[in-house]
Amino acid sequence: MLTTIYMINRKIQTLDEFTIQQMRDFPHATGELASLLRDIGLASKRVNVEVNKAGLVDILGDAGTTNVQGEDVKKLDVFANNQLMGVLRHGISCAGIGSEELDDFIAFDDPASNNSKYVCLFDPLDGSGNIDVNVSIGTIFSIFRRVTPKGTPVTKEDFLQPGIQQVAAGYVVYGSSTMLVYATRRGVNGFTLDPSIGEFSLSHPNIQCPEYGRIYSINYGNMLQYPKQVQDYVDACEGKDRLNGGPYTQRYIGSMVADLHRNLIKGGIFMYPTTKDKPKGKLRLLYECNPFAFIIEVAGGKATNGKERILDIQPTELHQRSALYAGSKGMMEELESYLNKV
Ligand code: AHM
Ligand code: MG
Repeated sequence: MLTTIYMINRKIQTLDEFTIQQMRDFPHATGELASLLRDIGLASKRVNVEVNKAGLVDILGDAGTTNVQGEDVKKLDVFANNQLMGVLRHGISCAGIGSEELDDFIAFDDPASNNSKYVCLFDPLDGSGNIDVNVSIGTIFSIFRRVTPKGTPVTKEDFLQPGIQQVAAGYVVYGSSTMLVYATRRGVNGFTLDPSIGEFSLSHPNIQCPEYGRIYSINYGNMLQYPKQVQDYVDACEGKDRLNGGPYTQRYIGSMVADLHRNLIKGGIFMYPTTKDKPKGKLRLLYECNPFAFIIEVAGGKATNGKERILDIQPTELHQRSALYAGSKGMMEELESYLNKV
């Protein structure tokens, strides 16, 4: 019947509906986490609109210049940072933020924010080197319960918590479709943005990372700089030693959100080892490694820095770097058998 064509499919559950539903299972929940996730969803929808227009920058004006409407054209990563900062500052659920784009954390320090129980850390636009060439990029976020008392401004201590203390973590991938995926201890769920109604709708409930996959993701160009054990493992992935019936298949986008999203769904392993140039690794523990380690572990996978579990690392600096190995449990165990060789 014609009328049904115009009806919104009520079998679909929006991000807000889902988070509120989850909250109802906890009689003492205040709704702050649901509201924080809604704020992040809102900011990412705004970022999505701008990301989709990235190819028009040359027509509308280069980043850092003035466009034809006389408006300042901001670099997209700065834009994304400002959007997240703006919604979280004006929301009521976040006491302060840390961002890959900011030198230091920000305590919002107003009466409503000081009474919030969460802090949020994010990489506003990860894989920014891929923006100009129309390749998937993403936003990554990590949420902790503050350790300092409510009613006071947050301090660095609230941000320097080991990843195991995360209450939730997630990412948005701006790809062939835009998806928000987030994890709490209860599970990992994925929501696809339906542009016709501007809502994230539950499309990937209860994501589990397959125990084995065939994909390995690593920047092959740095191969000679990696530890010998990693080189040997990659040789085995190539089929020289036939791991688990190899050869595996190599996929590396250079946007960890896209690489890890694919591996989470299909099964696989993502590696960013230490190199001779970057002896501490390239990726940031707080903005990149921790949130993905949490998501991957909740989905049944594993994440380490090659020596210890990412989620157990006690951070000492906001912008601390780390090596990262993350993915399917079985593949991670194969890798560890190489890393443990001296
Ligand atoms: P960014 O935060 O400056 O965008 O850097 C992080 C990105 C990751 O998304 C990606 O996995 C990695 O850097 C790619 O680095 P490389 O080009 O060295 O392989
Ligand atoms: Mg990044």
